[in-house]
Amino acid sequence: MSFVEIQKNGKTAVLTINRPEALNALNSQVLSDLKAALDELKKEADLRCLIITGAGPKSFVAGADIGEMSTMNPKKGEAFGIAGNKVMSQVASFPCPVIAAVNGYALGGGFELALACDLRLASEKARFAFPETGLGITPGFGGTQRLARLVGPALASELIFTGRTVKADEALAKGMVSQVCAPEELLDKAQELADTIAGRAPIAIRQAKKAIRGGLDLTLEKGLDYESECFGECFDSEDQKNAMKAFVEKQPFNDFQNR
Ligand code: DAK
Repeated sequence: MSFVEIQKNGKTAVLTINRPEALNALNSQVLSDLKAALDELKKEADLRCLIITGAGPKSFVAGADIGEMSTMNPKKGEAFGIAGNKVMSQVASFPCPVIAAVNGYALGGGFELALACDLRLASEKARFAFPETGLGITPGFGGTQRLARLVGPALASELIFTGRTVKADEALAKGMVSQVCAPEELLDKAQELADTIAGRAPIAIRQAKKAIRGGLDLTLEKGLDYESECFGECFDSEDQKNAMKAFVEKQPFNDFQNR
């Protein structure tokens, strides 16, 4: 039995972490199922947007599995850390955009998973926190780096040093999520957003994701060069030629072929 379910909806898919009895906490098996699911989804050339969510009404992911971690020796801890980091990198570098539909608790490793996604939508019940420093550890699946890049070092430091819980409305105000909606609307809203993205030029979206992600690690000057490179590569695509030809001929166009 897998802790990860995949539902394909045309050119989009929903990946659900399905361990609600433990609030979808990430144990070694969940991480291994996530890795396998992402490896499979990556092979789908026509997938244009992926949604990640958690099963059940309470939780997106309530962090790494504390019970499992509590008995780990250094070797197991290292393997667990490597597996978790691999999953976060798979999400961050996934070829098409990934939306986190945060339906409840996004704590510790769950917050980090949401941060590895390109976009976050939250239900009014979403709660974000880094409890790690109360457990004697630091965030270790990219949280210190990704949160500081998203909201700046001051707010990231406050949240990591104190473990304070951020509710959905504050997360929206601070730019941690881009929309908040009623819990029962969350998946529909995420699907709507995924469909909008899926209807646009997939190669351009891929190049834009590469430019945004790659540029974060560069100086502005180098980032602008990288943007030019990503921009230039779009001109190799039929989609760019057909969409611009249609514009020049004053014809509507939305038939992107991913070529
Ligand atoms: N791990 C394991 N089980 C968990 C869990 C977790 N993180 N969170 C919840 N559960 C389980 C509970 O134990 C309970 O199981 P049973 O007792 O029913 O068997 C079930 O889910 C329901 O939880 P509660 O009964 O506690 O539900 P409540 O509504 O009362 O409370 C809560 C919800 C989310 C406030 C509470 O469950 C809670 O505080 N959970 C722990 C949250 C937490 O501290 N998460 C962060 C974990 S630290 C690493 C990199 C990264 C990490 C680790 C290593 N390396 C590089 C090596 C990441 C660390 C973390 O994520």
